[in-house]
Amino acid sequence: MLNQQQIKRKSKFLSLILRHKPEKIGLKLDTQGWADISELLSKLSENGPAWTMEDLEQIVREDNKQRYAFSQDRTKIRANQGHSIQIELGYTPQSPPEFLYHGTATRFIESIQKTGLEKRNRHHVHLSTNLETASQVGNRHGKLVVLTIRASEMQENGYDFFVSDNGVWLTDHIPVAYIDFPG
Ligand code: HQG
Repeated sequence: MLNQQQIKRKSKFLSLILRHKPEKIGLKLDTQGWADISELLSKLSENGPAWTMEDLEQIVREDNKQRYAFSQDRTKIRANQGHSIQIELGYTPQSPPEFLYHGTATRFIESIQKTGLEKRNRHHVHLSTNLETASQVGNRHGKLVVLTIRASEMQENGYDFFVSDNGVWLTDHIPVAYIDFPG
């Protein structure tokens, strides 16, 4: 069993490999972002400390944001969201709640007021159903500001929303007109 610190370290590295740089260990993901587990384990182990299936099982089970999922037959693993590399997660559009939240930093506000919310390095803009998660996300960037997105209105106007297997709401771009800025 890995301790919390080991989980955190291994989970971080797994995130780098499954979301951003599989080539770092010479791995290729399929078009939907899946890595073959036996190949992943041997390539991870060749490039650093040894990894076992039990490590992956523990990370999938205990990761604090449920970032990873196994395929049904447990031969593959992928990140549920958060990629910067081009993959097709295969999520189908869903109806969002009336409001979704996006936590960001005050220093980005002026720019967001010009261009709306952009996905930047990721595939999508990430949104949450609750203020607490949005606040945690925003706090990573600096002085927190939580934006309220009028999501169902956006969807009625033809914008697609997706929800990842770990409950993160995703969309391509949020025009300023659908963002309520606090204050
Ligand atoms: C900002 C973590 C200026 C945006 C979290 C954000 C989340 C703009 C930053 C997930 C902008 C991008 C995603 C504009 C957007 N002008 N700044 N027009 N449009 N931004 O990290 O949403 O731990 O790529 O507000 O928990 O913070 O990785 O996105 O501040 O779920 O699993 O540009 O990452 O999950 O930052 O976080 P990020 P995010 P993990």
